[in-house]
Amino acid sequence: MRVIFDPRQTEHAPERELHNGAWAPYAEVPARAESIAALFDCQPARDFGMAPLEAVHAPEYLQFLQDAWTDWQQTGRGGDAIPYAFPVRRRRALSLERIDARMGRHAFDAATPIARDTWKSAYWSAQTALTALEDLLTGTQPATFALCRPPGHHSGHDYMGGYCYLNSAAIAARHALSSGAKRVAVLDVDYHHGNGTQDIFYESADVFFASIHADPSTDYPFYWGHADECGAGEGQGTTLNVPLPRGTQWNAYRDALAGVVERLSAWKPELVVVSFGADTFAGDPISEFLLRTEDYEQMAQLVATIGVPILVVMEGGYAIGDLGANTASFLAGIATAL
Ligand code: OKP
Ligand code: ZN
Repeated sequence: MRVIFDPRQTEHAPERELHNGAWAPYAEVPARAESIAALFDCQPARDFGMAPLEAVHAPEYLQFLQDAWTDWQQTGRGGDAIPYAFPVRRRRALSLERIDARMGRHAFDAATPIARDTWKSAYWSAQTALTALEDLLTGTQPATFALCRPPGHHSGHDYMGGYCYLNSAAIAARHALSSGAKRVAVLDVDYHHGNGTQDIFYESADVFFASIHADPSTDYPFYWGHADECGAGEGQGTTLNVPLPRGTQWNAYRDALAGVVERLSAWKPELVVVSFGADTFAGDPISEFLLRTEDYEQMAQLVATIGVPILVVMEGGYAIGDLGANTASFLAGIATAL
């Protein structure tokens, strides 16, 4: 399978995150992507510029991401930029200058720091997804893999969160529409609900967002991903959430996925973007599902029964010693089934 990986994605390296009220080493480390890239013959990203990013994210948010670290340094503080105050009610487009106000305005958690090279890596993560999309649309292969880092599925129109800054899967999905596709499905199999992707397409009839994830009653991101969230307006019925309990093993996961695949197949997408996170793995340090390496191959084979071209976009997965094998297992399943 064609694999796109851009080494500029590894420059983003926050030092630490707030974890359960204390500082912990940042879990979303460059070695994640490197451990996967080492297993494949990777091609670098091509530059599609800002327009595909602006088709998903607010221009003012994109400018904020580019300025935030420098503005933070100019206050005389060291370290990474981290928000602490959030406008949870009546958030509006105030043009606030103080960095702390801009940080909170564009974030939904305090665990997504902006470091020196965050913009550069997020930019090339989005370009990686766009490159893999173009190779899928113009090539002869039925699937391509965008080895994206940082991940994207928690990032919305004008906010970051959950280690995500730019929503690469959403950027690729929307770019597919502007390249002529009429119906695009995004299937999110990361352990965590892809709240940013859901939010971006919540009222869209041309993108079906489906997600299987840990029940948000017990797991991050808590406020989104509940089973009653089904889309709104024109997008009523094109959002599908299947929360599963902690401790879920392959048999139960497979049954849930079979139901989701059936719904997606009936909707007849022209293309499926898979937000793939390997944090459903039994050995994942921050997650509580119990999938094994060999399960990912079966997962992929089930996804491939939808029978349309597949763009796989990397999201989470934090068991670094097993991450490459789990991802390779998933890609092998896609490749053999299509
Ligand atoms: C990103 B992705 C906080 C634990 C939760 C955010 C998890 C983000 C996961 N100490 N932190 O969906 O894999
Ligand atoms: Zn995740």
